[in-house]
Amino acid sequence: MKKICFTILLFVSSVGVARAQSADEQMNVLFLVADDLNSWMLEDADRYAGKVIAPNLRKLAGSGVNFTRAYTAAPVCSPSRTAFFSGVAPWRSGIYNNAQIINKSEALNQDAVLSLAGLFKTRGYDTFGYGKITHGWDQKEHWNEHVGHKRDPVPPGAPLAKLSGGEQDWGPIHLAEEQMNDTGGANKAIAVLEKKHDKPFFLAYGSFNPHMPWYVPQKYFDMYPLDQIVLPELKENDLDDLPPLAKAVSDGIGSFADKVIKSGKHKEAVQAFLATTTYVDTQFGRVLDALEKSPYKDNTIVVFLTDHGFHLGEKLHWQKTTLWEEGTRTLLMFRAPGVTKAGGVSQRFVSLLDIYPTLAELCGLTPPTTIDGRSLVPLLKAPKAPWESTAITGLCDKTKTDFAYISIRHELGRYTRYGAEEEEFYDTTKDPHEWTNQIDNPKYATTVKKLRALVPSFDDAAQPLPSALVKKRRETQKVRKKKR
Ligand SMILES: [Ca+2]
Repeated sequence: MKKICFTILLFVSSVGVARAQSADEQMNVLFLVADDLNSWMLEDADRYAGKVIAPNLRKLAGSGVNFTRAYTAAPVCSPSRTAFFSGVAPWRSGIYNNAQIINKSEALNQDAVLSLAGLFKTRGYDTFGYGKITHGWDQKEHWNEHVGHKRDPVPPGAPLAKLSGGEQDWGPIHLAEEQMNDTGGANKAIAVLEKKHDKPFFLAYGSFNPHMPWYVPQKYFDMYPLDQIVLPELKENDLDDLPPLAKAVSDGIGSFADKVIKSGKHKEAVQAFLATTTYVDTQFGRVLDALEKSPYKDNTIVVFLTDHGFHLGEKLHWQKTTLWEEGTRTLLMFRAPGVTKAGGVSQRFVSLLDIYPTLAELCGLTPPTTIDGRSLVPLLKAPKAPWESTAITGLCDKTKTDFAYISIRHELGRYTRYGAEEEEFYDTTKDPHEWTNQIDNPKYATTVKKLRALVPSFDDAAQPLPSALVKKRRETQKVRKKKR
């Protein structure tokens, strides 16, 4: 028996090597990532019941397998991207939030760790990256060409929404669409698809939008008349049943969400987010159209993801960096010629950490042993296949505690532990908005026990690394307190 297994293994690995050497047979990869795009376009009324115009991404979703229960490993840019691009989970790297000192991570500093681009580059691919792909962690030597993102200039007269300065603003941009940086990034990706390639390629394009501020051409705002805007469902006193660390995650009363809602501009904000979503959909659509028209249409795997979710008032919160459904749920869709069938929908709970092993398996490449996550190839072939349906998300707030926050998303619900002992449990089968914290309800004791056991133990999990922002935040808090 052993001998047979060995022979099969040898056969499989030699096929992998042979494929890697032949550009004709080897699949290309088109890796598409959006920033701060939430799951509203999934047409799940529990998340958002209004209209979202995203024909290009919907077309892509329909052409392969759409994962409707995909979750980020961390609900904010840098740790999420570090996790999916290195394959190393936050609870092993210690990177749970922005501005952590990544070069102090022992898990990421191992020689064996290889970025996703590096996996392809070292196996004979040409690698191209345009726009926002990684944030804080990359291995720059593994790109043939890499042009990072740039923010568009702020429109004259900003802040246009007159609520806040800086990022928390929206309104029509003064630039033509062709002059915008995400349009330019898409142009670069299109140029790669229009070239002849001797080697297989890994091509990544990442949009900065719909990250705030939401400045896009007026025509996108016009697609969403204000009187037709539907607001997300909110519950008054939603935060009353939260433990203190969870309340602090929301910021609650006094946060930007509160400001938007009280100013009467909630619809305007939702309109701006949707307008920017449609602008982004247009850019991804241009890249996907270029692929359709290219000779690589039938030998290119496409994956589209968002780095994490986004709140627009739910749980009295704005933006990201939370462990609730709005902050953690993402979009994830794959089209793999010869593997996926059009119209596939998988409701299994999966993680963005699963992208790395999935792409490796689809291309016949052996990933490094340092990666976490599970290959989704069985679900790409059979989207309803049985699956251990668990997704884990980690976060930290070093100003509050040195312990990580870990959230377990499972078919049975969501369990979150903040720091050492504060907990939440939501029965999402009955409470999809996570309005009622059932942690103390004896009815759920067995479920809670089961989900609690899935949290990586304090002995095994990497605790959050130092954060460069903490000192600054502490100083700001002191100033605020004095002012009060
Ligand atoms: Ca609540």
